[in-house]
Amino acid sequence: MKRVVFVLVLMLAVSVQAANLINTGFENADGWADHVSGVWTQVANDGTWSANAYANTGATHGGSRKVGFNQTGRYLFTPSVNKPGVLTFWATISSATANWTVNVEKRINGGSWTNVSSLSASDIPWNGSDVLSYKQFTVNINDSSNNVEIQWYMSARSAGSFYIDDVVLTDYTASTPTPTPTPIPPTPTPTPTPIPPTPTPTPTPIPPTPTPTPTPIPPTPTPTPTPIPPTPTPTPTPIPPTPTPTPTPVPPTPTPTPTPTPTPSSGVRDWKILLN
Ligand SMILES: [Ca+2]
Repeated sequence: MKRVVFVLVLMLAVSVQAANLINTGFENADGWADHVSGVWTQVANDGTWSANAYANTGATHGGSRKVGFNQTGRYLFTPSVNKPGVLTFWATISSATANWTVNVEKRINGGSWTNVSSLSASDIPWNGSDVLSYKQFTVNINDSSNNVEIQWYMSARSAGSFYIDDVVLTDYTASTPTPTPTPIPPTPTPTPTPIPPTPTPTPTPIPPTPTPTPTPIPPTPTPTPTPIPPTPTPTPTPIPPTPTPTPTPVPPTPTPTPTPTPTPSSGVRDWKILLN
């Protein structure tokens, strides 16, 4: 029974170890030695490393050794590995005023380097010393390709140094596959109830002062001319013919009868004769 347990523990240990493609602290125990500067290779326990940097003692995160860059264009890249997973490493700045950028790049089959991530001196708080300022960085490589190399490349620098220590690179296929997280549907941002724009009060249209429709002046009726009744031609009063005055017959002047010499008589008888 003890033997079975021992074998199981041994198998587990081997499988855990096999999960890391690279695991080094640049220590002598890892197969490392000093490199003052310049371009060099280091055949270590993980394989063959390449660099234009320095590998020395002091200012480490662990053990007694680390690798450092202090010029633009300096680099360090890993041995070629198959299907790299997650890369973790520790880095620090050599002084509070360090100012640089280091890219993490990869290439396949010795092709062109492609940038995966970048870090700068400002990403590392100064904690009073380079040793105290070490900070761990994690970069997901997760490439199922074979013959992959990973490089740290100082793309810019104006002050200070970049120190790196304790590098681990997992095996992408051997690592417990991270279950693809069920994508959490994004909480829909509640569409803000659109605040209806305060309606500009439509100005009460001032009704145009109606042009008073001019009271139609009834046309002064042309007074129908009172027909002037024709002045009747007065029928001429027939002038009665002036009667020819019948000439008043001139009574013949009576021949005066000679006045008889009154015979004295009674009087009355006389007048009677006269009237006849
Ligand atoms: Ca170390």
